[in-house]
Amino acid sequence: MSEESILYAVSDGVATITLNRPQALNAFTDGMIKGATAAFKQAGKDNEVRAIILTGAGRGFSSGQDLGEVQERQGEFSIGEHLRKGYHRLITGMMTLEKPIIGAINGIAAGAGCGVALATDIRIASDKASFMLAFSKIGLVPDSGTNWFLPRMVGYGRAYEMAITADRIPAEQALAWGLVNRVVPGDQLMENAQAWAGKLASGPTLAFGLTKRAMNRAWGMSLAEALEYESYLQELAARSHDFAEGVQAFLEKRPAQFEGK
Ligand code: T3D
Repeated sequence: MSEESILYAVSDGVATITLNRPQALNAFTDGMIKGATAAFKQAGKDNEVRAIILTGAGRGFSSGQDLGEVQERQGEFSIGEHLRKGYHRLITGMMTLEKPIIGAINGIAAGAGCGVALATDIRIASDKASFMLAFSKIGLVPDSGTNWFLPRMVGYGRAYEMAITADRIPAEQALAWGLVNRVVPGDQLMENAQAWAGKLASGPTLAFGLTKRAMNRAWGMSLAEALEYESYLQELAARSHDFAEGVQAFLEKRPAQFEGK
């Protein structure tokens, strides 16, 4: 990527996107939001990429919007437009990318950094990680999708408590609340994330992607609509190489060789 505050590397079917401003706990500048959005777009287009890891360099995942940049804003600056043109594109891009995204949450995920962490599909956290809705500390309301993600993940009471206290939720509590899937020692985080991503990258990528679409759309559907949508998606999955291979491999009692198509 041209923006060095975002690192992008592909190896063995896995794209690793690293937020890279460790001196500010990976606070998002405008360039960084654009860089991250572009990195996810590239991972979506590249057929070689079948799973993605998002992590942060240094001791933070992301501390959210860069407050130094906020203070430099001049004239009639619209935060609403900034959100629409920045974080909304990033988060929508992540949610509509039909490949699994693993959040390797290495440290604190605060403010918009928490929203971006929650927009990953599955999260593995370092035992040093934490989640924090920092917004109320600076007199803002939660944004970056946190109002959508959090009540669904942890229930309204806990989500609202996180919003109005801005307390840090440590990794073990995040695990108990369902904010993360696994917690591992900090020095084993990337090894574990890479092993998990590698396994996903040899799976039926098309089916994984359609599953992501099905589950995210089902939130806004009645049961009847969700059932109908599932049957539509199953028609697509059933036309894939991987479905034919999966059935054949089962009948031949051998591991399936999925190609992701
Ligand atoms: O404006 C819009 O576009 C609307 C969008 C808003 C979205 C948002 O994200 S609003 C929320 C913004 N984020 C915050 O309010 C969090 C601010 N940071 C903190 O509260 C704390 O840094 C943390 C709780 C995250 C971590 O605390 P700690 O003690 O572990 O670290 P620290 O010492 O505070 O920070 C380390 C360095 O990172 C420090 O720099 P220094 O003193 O070593 O030069 C600190 O200033 C810098 N840093 C941390 N967060 C930010 C930051 N610099 C700029 N922006 C930050 N968000």
